[in-house]
Amino acid sequence: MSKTVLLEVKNGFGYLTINRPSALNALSSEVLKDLNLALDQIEASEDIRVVIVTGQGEKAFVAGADIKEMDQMSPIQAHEYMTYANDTFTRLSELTQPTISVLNGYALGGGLELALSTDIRIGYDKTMVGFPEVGLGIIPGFAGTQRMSRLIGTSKTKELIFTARMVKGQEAYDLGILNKLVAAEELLPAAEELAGAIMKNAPLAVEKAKHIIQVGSELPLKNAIRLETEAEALLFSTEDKVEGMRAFVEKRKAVFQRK
Ligand code: DAK
Repeated sequence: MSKTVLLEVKNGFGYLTINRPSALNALSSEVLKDLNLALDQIEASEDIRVVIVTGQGEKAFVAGADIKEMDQMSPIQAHEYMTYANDTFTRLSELTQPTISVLNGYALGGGLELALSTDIRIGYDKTMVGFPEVGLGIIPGFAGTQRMSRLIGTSKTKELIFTARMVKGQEAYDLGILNKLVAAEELLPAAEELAGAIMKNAPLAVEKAKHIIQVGSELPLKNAIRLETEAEALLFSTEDKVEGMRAFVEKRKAVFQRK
């Protein structure tokens, strides 16, 4: 594994760490390439049940796209970079496994967009989220205008993007950007606890739920409900469904096998 993105697999968790602390983990082309390689491994892995994304160091999750690199880009290169980054973030958002990001500091611009590509976000009082882009003469280019609007609504998103204001942990939580706000030392343990709670459940059911929530949110309600019904019927064909219901009847803990 390359050095700007680390992937460690332990106890069913895949720890994905953006590892470029000297630039506050800014997303250079190299980081994006390495992130793609890590996603290759996660997609191929049978051992990773939940992915936990974080940034190396004390200060930042990810402080955005690499401004020094962007400064040198022609419009064509910017287009290529943005397309590549968007494809990468889409891959992350479409992983079958649930994903949790731990916002251990600044999550700005592309860093916030990276976090928005995960399912759940955890932060603390010093977490700082924001979209500084308009102050640089650009707009959020890695789907922030869209993913943030879908998460917290268009009006609050407009305020955040138009003002480029940085929002601290408590406000980010109140806005609905963070799922959980915890003490600094609890950041990783809280993510692991959440991941552990997810892992107790039938993996195929969790994966299907993720897929239906994501795909369904893009569809008219009637079609989305139909999709849910089909997914549910399919789960009735799994061994884990039989095990889950039998365990309930027999008053014991279910043992799931992802089958
Ligand atoms: N890019 C490159 N280097 C960065 C960086 C970034 N985004 N953020 C920080 N660094 C580097 C700093 O340059 C510094 O490096 P040296 O100068 O020491 O070599 C080092 O990290 C430490 O940063 P600071 O010295 O600035 O640390 P402070 O504690 O004083 O300040 C800060 C922390 C997070 C407030 C500050 O670093 C900061 O404002 N950083 C920039 C935040 C930001 O504006 N992020 C970019 C958002 S824009 C598109 C592609 C992408 C996008 C849009 C379009 N296309 C291709 C079309 C999206 C863009 C964004 O993400």
